Parts: sequence; C-alpha cells; structure tokens
Amino acid sequence: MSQPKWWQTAIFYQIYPRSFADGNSDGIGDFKGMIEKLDYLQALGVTGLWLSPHFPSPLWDCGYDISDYEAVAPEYGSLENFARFLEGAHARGMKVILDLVLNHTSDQHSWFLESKSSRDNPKADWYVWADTPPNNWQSCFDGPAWTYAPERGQYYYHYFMKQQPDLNWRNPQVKAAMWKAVRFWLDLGVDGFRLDALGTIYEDPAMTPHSVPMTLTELRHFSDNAKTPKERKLAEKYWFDMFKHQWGGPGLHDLMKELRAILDEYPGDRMLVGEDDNIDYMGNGDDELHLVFNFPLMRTDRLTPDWARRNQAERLSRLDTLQTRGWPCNTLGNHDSPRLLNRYGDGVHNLQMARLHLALLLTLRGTPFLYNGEEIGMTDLIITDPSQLRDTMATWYYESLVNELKIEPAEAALRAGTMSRDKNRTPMQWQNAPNGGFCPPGVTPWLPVNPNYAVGVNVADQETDPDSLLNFYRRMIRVRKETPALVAGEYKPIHEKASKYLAFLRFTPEQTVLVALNFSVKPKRLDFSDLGATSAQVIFSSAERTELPLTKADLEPFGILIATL
Ligand code: TEU
Ligand code: CA
Repeated sequence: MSQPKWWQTAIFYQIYPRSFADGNSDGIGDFKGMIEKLDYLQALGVTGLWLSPHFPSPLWDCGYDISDYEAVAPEYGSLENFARFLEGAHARGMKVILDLVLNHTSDQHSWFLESKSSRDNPKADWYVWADTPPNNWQSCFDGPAWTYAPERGQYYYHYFMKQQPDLNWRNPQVKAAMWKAVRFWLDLGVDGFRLDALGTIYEDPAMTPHSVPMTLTELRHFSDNAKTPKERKLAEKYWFDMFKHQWGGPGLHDLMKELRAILDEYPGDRMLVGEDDNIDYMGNGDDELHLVFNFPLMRTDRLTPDWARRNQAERLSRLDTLQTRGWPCNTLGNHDSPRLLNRYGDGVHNLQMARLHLALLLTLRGTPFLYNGEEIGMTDLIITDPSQLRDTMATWYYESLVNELKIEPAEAALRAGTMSRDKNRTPMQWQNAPNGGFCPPGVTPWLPVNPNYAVGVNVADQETDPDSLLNFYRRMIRVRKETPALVAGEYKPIHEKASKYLAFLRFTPEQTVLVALNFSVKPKRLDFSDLGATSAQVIFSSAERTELPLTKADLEPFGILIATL
C-alpha cells in the first residue's frame, strides 16, 4: 500500500459538544471545556476528532437543525474559541472534522424565514414547496413530511422534524450558499466533514407515495412490539418501504464529486466521511467520499464471530471492486445509537465484552470511530420523565402514543425514554463528584448525568486504576498505532468454521499478526499450528503471558490475543 493517508491511519473519536466538557459552569459543554480536555484526548491516543454540530441552533434536534452555517453556537463560545480548539488539536497531532448537515436547515434559518415569507422572494425556491401534500410521505421524526406554512399558504417538505425543512438541492443557489459555508471552515483549517444523512438530500422527483398501511406512530409502535423474527422482518420492510422514495434520489454522485473537488483544492488531504453505508457514494474510491461507515456491522443485538466474518467478507470484497480500492471505516456507536456496553452486552459480562468489542474494532482493517464516553464504560440512562427529554423525536413519540394510540402515560414515558437518543448523550463523567464533575454542584446540566459516575464510571477514578476500561482503551489504541499490520495490513480470516472465537491474520510484506478473540464465556484452547509457526510473540493479551505456544493457545472467556508470527 502506498504511503497511507492520515485518515486511513487515524483513530477517530466523536465529541458531542453539548455533553463533553463544560468550561464555564453553565451545565452545557463548550469549546473552553473541550480545550481543557485536549491533553486527555491526546493521552487516550486518538488522532482524529469528529465534532457533532457546534453551529447556532434552536435545538429542536440538538444542533442538527442549524440556523447559521458560518458561526459557533453562543453557548459553545466564539469563533475565536473554536480556532483555539482547532489549533490545540493540531498542535497535539489530532485532526478535526465537522458535522456538515446538507439536507436541511433549521426553520429559524434566515434562508427559510425568507423563503416561507411569500411565493416570489429571492429564496422562494430554496426549499421544497407544494400547494397541497403531493403524497403520503412521512417524516422519520414527527408524522407527515408536509407541514403547512400559513405565511405562504403552501406546504413544505421535511424528511426529519418540521423544524428541519429540506433544502431544494436542485437549485444552484442553494449549492452555492452551502459550498460557501464549506469553504469558510476549510479556510479556517478544518480537516474535513462528516456528511449528515446525505442519502436524504435528493427525493424521488416523481414524488411516488409509499405503500405502508400505517402512520409513522403506528409503525414505531409496531416496531416497539415486534418480538418474533417474522414481525421484526416485517417492521424492517415497512421502515424501508415507507421511506425508500425519500432518499437516494438521482443527483447525489454529481453533488459529491463537486464537493470532493472543493476539498481537493485544499492542502492536507481534507476528508469526507458520509453518514451512510452505501459504498457507491465513494465513487471510484477516489472521486467522491473518502469513507462511508460500516453500519451493517452494528445492525445486530449480538456481535458474534460469524456475524463479524460475514460482515467483513461482504464489506471488504465490495470495497475491493472500486477502481482505487476503497478504504473501510468501522464503528460500534455514536450519538444516535444505544451505548455499546448496553447494546452488545449480555447483561452479565458487559465490561469484558466491551473490551472484546473494542479489540475487534481496533484490529479490523479500516479507520475506527469511537464515541465519547465509551472509553470509561458509560451506559444508557433511560429518562422516564418526558419533561426531561431533549430529543424531540422522543417527546413527539410520547405525545403521539398517549394522544393517538391512547397508551397509558407511564408506559408511553418508558417507551419514549427507551427510544430517545438522550439516553446515549448524557454528559461525560469526569469525576466521582456531583454531576459527575461535568458541571459544579448546584448547576443543572442540560441532560441528567448517569448516577453511575459514583461507582467508578468516571475518568478520574479510572485514570489511576491500571486495570480500568480507560487504561485498557489506552493500551489497545497504542497497540493498534504501533503495529503496522493492524494499521494498513491485509485481512485474512482463518478457522472460519469456529463459532465461538474469531481468528484472522493482518499482514503487510514486513509483518504478520494473528488476532484471536474468544466471544464465548468458556475458556478455549486453540491450535494454530496450521499457520506453519510453532510460537509467536505476544503483543497484546488479556491474560498474563509473554510467549505463545501456537499449538496450545489458551484463551480465557472473552479473551483477546494479538501476536506477531
Ligand atoms: O441521522 C440520520 C439518520 O440516520 C436518522 O434518521 C437516524 O436514523 C435517527 O437519528 C434515529 O436513530 C442524522 C444525525 O446523526 C441525527 O442525529 C439527526 O437527528 C439526523 O441526521 C437529522 O439531522
Ligand atoms: Ca432532502
């Protein structure tokens, strides 16, 4: 492989700005706090930071409803604070990519306020307007996708919530305005962007109605109650059928080529990663997105050797078909999904499994993305008081369960709290102190802090404990960075019939590494003599060992073994 690019060797860490570090004690994360934590991030060993939106927003979608693309939300600080943060990250060898929300703006953005004011203003055609709803399309957040604007006497389209009107990307003025914002941040030295929901940018021009015999509420409730594989399969089909005309419309490849060309004008290999798993959006591998996420790896309640093997076979073979051989990108969590400790744990061995799953993520081929808080084992906090929810998707669901489906308020509150993304966005837990050390006692954080900060789930307690999850993450990240075969080596599965353990090789011309991961609660004695070597040099092991007799490689429950052959 020619000299790898920075985004191929990087280990990314997603920062959710509102919940990461509060520098001015108002209960809301900000850049001053983030600057104070740059040394912590450098010590963790991550080399790429992805910031969820830090732009001004009325917060209907916690920042993904942007009202000014060329500014910093005042509660996070100033453009000057942002520049200091970027400078501090670069000084510590960390790159920074921003969240670029192209599909929609906030309904408080000046563009939308002008567009909806009449039918003939200069921005009248910057959004998707219709005299009456042309179809039964739903939003994925809050019911019908067409909302009436009395000022204009027409309906506007929104794939997400009504406070997030979709831009009309067939209008060249929209593109010009957004590319101006892209250049604004690239000129400041930002290293690239994570493209939010890019599949939703273009809808079906024929406006084809969906064929699902349900409203969004009914479908959410049906999914909630889907228990048997048959019901879950039907729910999945309904979700696909309900929205398939609203994303993936023609035009996205040309748009991504244009955006890529802008980034390629800048020095330093500025990078684009799409919030999508469609490898088609990488173009020939070098003319559209640099990366798309391997979301299929996450789409399971249980990570098993067979699941991982099949996922890698499918993804890597597809990436290899691209003209310039696409680069993989793996993740197990983000601000939209349950925290990985809960999601992939078995309820008994969650901490051991979290270590195993991190080892999987950091030994697979491709760029890994971590989510803030996973390194200390943060878990979901189910908020059962609807008035404390900040995720509008959840508050809407609560109200529609109670009002539309007449569900008992207590049950509706539990369902809403469980589906709410607030559960995996609670403030970072820095110490065993009130509010988890996120903000001072007496200050109310914007979301409640998970009380498990008091039982070891906090940075300070784990910093000083050599056996903590935090120090495991640091060791695992260091091993990954210091092992060329793990960074850029090829991937070759071995022992492919093994159902309880996953074993594979990662290799470059200079180095071959054996990775063996025991996904079972039972110890395993493995025999790798088929590799033609009798012993191997351990570079990481979850059990105390230095030498490794390959004929009798003992792996303890959820054991991790990485060795050079
Ligand atoms: O999410 C896009 C997306 O995939 C959502 O439809 C997702 O399924 C939803 O969040 C439920 O899990 C991006 C952002 O990651 C998300 O936080 C925003 O709410 C959304 O776009 C709108 O900007
Ligand atoms: Ca759209």
